[in-house]
Amino acid sequence: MFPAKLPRDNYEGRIIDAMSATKPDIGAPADELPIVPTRREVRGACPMDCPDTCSWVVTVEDGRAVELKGNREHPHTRGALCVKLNRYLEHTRAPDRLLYPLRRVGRKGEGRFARISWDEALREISSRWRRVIARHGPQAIWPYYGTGTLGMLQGTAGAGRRLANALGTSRHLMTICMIAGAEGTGYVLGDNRVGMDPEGFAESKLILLWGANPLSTGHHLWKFIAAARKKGAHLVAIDPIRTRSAAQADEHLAPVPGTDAALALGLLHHVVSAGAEDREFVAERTLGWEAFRERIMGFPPDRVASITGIPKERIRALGERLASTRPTGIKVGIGMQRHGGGGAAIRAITSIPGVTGDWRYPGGGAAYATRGFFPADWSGLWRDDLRPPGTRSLNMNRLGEALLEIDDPPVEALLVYGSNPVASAPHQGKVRRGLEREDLFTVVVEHFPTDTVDYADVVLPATMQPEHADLHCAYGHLYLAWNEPAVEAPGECLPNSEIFRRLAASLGLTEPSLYDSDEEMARQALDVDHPHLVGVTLEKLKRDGWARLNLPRPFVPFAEGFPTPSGKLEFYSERAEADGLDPLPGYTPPNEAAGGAPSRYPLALIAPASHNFLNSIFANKPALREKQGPLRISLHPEDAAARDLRPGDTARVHNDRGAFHAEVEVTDATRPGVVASSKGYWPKLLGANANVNATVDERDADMGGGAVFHDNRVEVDKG
Ligand SMILES: Nc1nc2c(c(=O)[nH]1)N[C@H]1C(S)=C(S)[C@@H](COP(=O)(O)OP(=O)(O)OC[C@H]3O[C@@H](n4cnc5c(=O)[nH]c(N)nc54)[C@H](O)[C@@H]3O)O[C@H]1N2
Ligand SMILES: Nc1nc2c(c(=O)[nH]1)N[C@H]1C(S)=C(S)[C@@H](COP(=O)(O)OP(=O)(O)OC[C@H]3O[C@@H](n4cnc5c(=O)[nH]c(N)nc54)[C@H](O)[C@@H]3O)O[C@H]1N2
Ligand SMILES: [Mo]
Repeated sequence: MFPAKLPRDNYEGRIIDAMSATKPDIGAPADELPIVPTRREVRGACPMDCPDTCSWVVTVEDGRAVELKGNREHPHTRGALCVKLNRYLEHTRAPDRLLYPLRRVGRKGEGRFARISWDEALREISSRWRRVIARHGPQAIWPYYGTGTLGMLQGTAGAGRRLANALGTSRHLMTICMIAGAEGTGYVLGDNRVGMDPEGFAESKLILLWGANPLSTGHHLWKFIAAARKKGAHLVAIDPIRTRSAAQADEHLAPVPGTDAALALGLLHHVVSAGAEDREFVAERTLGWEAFRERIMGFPPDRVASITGIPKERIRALGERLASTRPTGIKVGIGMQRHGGGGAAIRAITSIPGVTGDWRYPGGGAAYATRGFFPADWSGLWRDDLRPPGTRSLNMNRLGEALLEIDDPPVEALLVYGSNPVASAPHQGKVRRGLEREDLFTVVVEHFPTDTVDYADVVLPATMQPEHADLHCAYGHLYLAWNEPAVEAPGECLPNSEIFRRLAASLGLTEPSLYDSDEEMARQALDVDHPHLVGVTLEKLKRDGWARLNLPRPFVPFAEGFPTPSGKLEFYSERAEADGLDPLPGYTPPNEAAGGAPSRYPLALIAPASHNFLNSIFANKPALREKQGPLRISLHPEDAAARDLRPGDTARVHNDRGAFHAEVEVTDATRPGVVASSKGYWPKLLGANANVNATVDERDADMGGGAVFHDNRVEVDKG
């Protein structure tokens, strides 16, 4: 796989091909351009990790992007972006944007760099990687990516995996976001990322926003909810915190964090006790009802009230609504599954419509994700066939552990792209200690000088969405999108995909697919003979910017059966059993959040999405920082009084793992015993150089190696 030197003609031939194939992505020289009008509209898509994957239109005047709008024709976007993206163009031109390759000149973590050329950068990376490979084999290299862009070419599940596979690096397990819940859903429905069509909420009569805060985290859903409410639907939020969305609901139930599975079983207890289960659906379309029914009967209101902290009258009242309202649609949040029992919680909630029969109706069911409906040729895109057998996998939630404790082989080189683990991964102090290792060679591909960039040996500047091509599916609706590059990249920024091609070339790799152009890869991804893609072509995507999967609106899934081994919705799952889990949906208590043994750290900390940042993206943007305000810790008046904390005080929030500082807010928006803060702040822009993740445990959830960001106990003192 590693010829000392490639035949020159082959080498250059491939590279020239690849570069010319990519050239339009990064702008052709002016003298090659045909005569074009000075003002044009270019269709694209928002690349952020958000369920809404908006379709957008960039207005370009004389080669400069002058306006960015939501696409009016797109049924989910309907002309609106969000507070974060409304001024995205400004962000692409921000003064702190990284424009050139850099080499570290200071200590690791210090963030002092000198400009180098692309040639120097690529030579340095390839020679360091060759040495690492010679010493420990390719698995000592870890390509570590996050959700900076969800693009199929540039992003998370993108084409970068080809290079990793061809090299035989360690596999990156993409676990930081939603995997525990995805596995939980998968045991019930048969596919990890499928569920109700979110547009169906317009038809619901009862809507449960369960651990979801769409007004902040994907507001385009709200218009469907609003349409249902206009027709009389009742909206209930289930969240330990009174979020923006909960404040708008007709009813808000605040459970003890991590106890949702018990609540789900308690609501079903009422449904079954009222004889309101859909017997025909249960008999014909589900598996394991008798055993599940028995499990449900173990969760009477008294028990559920004592686990969840919700008064039993309220559990009964909601149980009664659920028993008597068809269709009921459940928006299943992602935040909720970041607990020790998060997978079990989502599994129990996904089972509810199996009992009530709501999966039959438009507006009924549980909406966790839609990505599984996109039948892209993922294996063709990723080329997992190139990966040597037996390659090890590394869980991105355990970055600190992997860097400090693994030695079979050790991780000696990191290639970080689309991720800011110092801000976003668990156990910040440990991550920092790992990244400080002198013998670790870290490359970070970025837009901005993040806390993670500060630890890089080499920094590579990446293009932003208006400057590169990409293909997008979505996890919160059923539309594909094509992002056409609108403007030239500033400085020497390159698309991730082009950086991978150049890395492959400088390593002398001969696998031809490593040099495919972006458009070639997009065609490969769409080259699937599947009914959902009938009529969807790259040409259509390029013309309109988007296309709905070939599915009716709203789409009622599973009418022809569930993609489980039995073809039925599986209350009883042999696959779960084979994975060493409870064969039935049940309640798995959280590690820390719900108390248990007395602890020096009595407060359960939840730090979910901030309204104005997208994970850690935009946390360096002055206008949005101002809107978002300082990092806050919100305490219930009782908890604040017990600690003599007053609004505006600086508090130190801490446990054995670490500490951060935040401004005190006193509010009854949280339950006593629960404190709330926000993810996403850049540690280096905060007082103590730490954000909430300084306190978060590097521990797996019950399924899929998910993270436990909200299963975290702390104490709060005057800072
Ligand atoms: N503005 C903005 N939008 C975003 C993001 C962002 O950072 N900012 N992040 C994006 C990403 S990466 C994702 S994955 C999605 C997430 O989308 P959501 O799941 O809607 O958002 P979160 O804020 O992570 O979590 C939702 C809610 O779960 C609650 N929660 C936490 N623990 C529990 C629990 O034990 N039980 C219950 N019932 N609720 C609980 C939190 O209080 C929070 O209000 O949002 C995306 N959209
Ligand atoms: N406490 C707490 N922590 C959390 C969460 C929580 O709820 N609470 N939520 C978790 C969740 S849901 C998620 S998804 C993770 C997210 O964690 P990460 O995936 O690490 O996301 P970000 O921190 O936003 O970092 C993404 C980086 O990618 C960069 N980027 C964007 N586009 C591109 C591109 O095209 N090319 C390159 N090279 N870089 C690009 C951005 O500039 C940004 O710095 O955070 C998790 N962390
Ligand atoms: Mo996420």
